Amino acid sequence: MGVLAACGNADSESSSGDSDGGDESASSGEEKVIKAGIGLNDDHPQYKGLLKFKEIVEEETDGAIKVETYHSGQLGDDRSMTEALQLGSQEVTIPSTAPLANFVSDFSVFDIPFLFPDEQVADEVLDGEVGQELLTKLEDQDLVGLTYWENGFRDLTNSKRAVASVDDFDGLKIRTMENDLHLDAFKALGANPTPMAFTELFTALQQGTVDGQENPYATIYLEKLYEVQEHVSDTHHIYSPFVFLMSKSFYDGLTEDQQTIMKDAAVEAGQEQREMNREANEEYLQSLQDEGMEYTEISDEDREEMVETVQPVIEDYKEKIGEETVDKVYQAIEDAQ
Ligand code: TK8
Repeated sequence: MGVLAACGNADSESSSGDSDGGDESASSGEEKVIKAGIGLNDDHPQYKGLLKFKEIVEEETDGAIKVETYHSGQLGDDRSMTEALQLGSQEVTIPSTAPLANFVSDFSVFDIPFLFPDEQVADEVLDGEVGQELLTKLEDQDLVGLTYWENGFRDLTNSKRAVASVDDFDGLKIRTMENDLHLDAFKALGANPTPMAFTELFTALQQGTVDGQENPYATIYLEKLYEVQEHVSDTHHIYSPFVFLMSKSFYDGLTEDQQTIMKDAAVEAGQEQREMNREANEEYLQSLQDEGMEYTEISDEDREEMVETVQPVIEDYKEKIGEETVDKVYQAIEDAQ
């Protein structure tokens, strides 16, 4: 972890020698450093998107703002990095919305199982009015949500049995993200869920603390979960957005121009990230089978039974999420189709 020790605190003057001293940076007077940390590894489109963000920001600010990138949870997990943004000790992270619901409960609307029919509808809702309105709710938490990126549709893996129907969930110990709705949805399906940070997951699967987990194919493949999992089913039970988050104290200290650059860079890099992510998810289901995983396709009837089984949980949560937000999102989904 020497790389972390070397990077200093967020307020420190950055390393000398590589500033071009141009007038463009004169407005802020000093070179600023963004420490950007994510949970997934450097093969994942999440990291490739972050590198794109770095490239745009450093170019557009003529080096006045530098971006240091950290992957694989080197700076922490989704929750702890979000807290670091609140404290101002880290500037950027890109968590899934599920753990973010512990900061702003409205984000749990995206934890409603089987909410989005496909990625295109998700894009329209997230990039549209209600999605953007949700981002503004982060400000009370000292966070700035610049835009959405994509984690993607989540699919179930486990080491015990092929899961084709609700009955097959029975007693399976499944790691979920740290999110109450996910926990209760898996309980309703008959599983035995345990919430856990992603950074703990591989070891937990390896040691058998849990039997299974759920994540998009890209993550299952690129994080090599196939080494410790045997079965994969196309449950597609939740579409997981990422949120590109910036520390509010850092953002507020930027010039207006710089703030615009941040937003535009996050959006532009996010468009690429979404494309790369979709390609990866398409490609890697086959790769998982090539690595020896057994693939189970869920039939329409069985998926319908899953939808019905979790319905009472959804009803239960509407108030907790906020009826207004839930209604707006349902409406936006209808409008997008
Ligand atoms: C990465 C996480 C992750 C998510 C999870 O930081 O926890 O399972 O899907 O990939 O956001």
